[in-house]
Amino acid sequence: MNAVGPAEIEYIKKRIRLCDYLVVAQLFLQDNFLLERELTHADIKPRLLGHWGTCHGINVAYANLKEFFKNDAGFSFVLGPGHGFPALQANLWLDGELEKVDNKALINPDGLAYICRNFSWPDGFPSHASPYTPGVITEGGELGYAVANAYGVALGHPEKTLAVLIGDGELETATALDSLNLRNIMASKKNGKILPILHLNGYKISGPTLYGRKSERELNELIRGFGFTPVWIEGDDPEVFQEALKKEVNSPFYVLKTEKGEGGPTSHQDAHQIPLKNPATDDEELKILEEWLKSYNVAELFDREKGVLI
Ligand SMILES: Cc1ncc(C[n+]2csc(CCOP(=O)(O)OP(=O)(O)O)c2C)c(N)n1
Ligand SMILES: [Mg+2]
Repeated sequence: MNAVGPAEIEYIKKRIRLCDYLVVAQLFLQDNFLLERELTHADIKPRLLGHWGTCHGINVAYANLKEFFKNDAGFSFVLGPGHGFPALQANLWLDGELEKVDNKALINPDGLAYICRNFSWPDGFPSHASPYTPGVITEGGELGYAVANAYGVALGHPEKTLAVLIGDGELETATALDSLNLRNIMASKKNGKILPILHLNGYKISGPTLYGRKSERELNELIRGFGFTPVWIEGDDPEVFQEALKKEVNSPFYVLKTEKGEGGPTSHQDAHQIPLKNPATDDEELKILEEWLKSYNVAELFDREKGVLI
């Protein structure tokens, strides 16, 4: 555990902003990656394929957990839905993990351009997490295995603490839901600790999730039924997240409630994949994209000469 004060809270907020910016840049841009001139149609990738909706929540969870557990060498983060890949890639790039396996992914403007241009690109990076990604052992396609994998890692490893981000759609799979029962066979001191975090963004692709439709009381009863204590984290304020992590409760099960596509231009059900269809040709969409990118004020977070400013 770790003392998180106002400076750390500011850092977490900026880190989330930078990673959100990098997600949008990866999805859309083939040039002008730091928005150093007016955005033009030629800056936009001709074919857009990837996922935006879940990414802000992933960046929120990643930044908060990384800060809170920064002195715990036994801590790992397990990500369920693999389609939030641009968020994972942004964080791995920022931490220098990507550079360790790919010497073009430098933490400088060239490296930033490289990860953005090559996201979801022929002969570049895929659109989903894949074994090429540092720390990823399975293809990102099939939902449901994150919790079981985390318990497997914790088995016989008391030094491990694993936080698992579970999509609310993912929790509708039999595998994910039944994996919560593994808590019952993990009581031994020889095993590590699991911190499940349900990412309650209310949607799976563009449809409502069953868990998003339950009342808070119903969801709490379900969580308690599996032997966990529900701890709610509403919204993306790091102060709230850090307070929740500090709570001394047995077997916490966090519910991270965020808006799907938060910070983007469209409503929840349209936010899952690419929320703007034709910014490469449509003037109005190009303007919306430029405003969206500008909203993160990347110049305050990354500088061509000085690199990462946070
Ligand atoms: C077993 C399985 N069933 C269906 C799919 C198709 N699928 C891909 S993403 C997705 C929605 C995931 O929703 P959620 O877990 O809520 O993710 P998020 O809201 O974070 O995007 C679905 C159903 C899949 N990948 N695997
Ligand atoms: Mg969801």
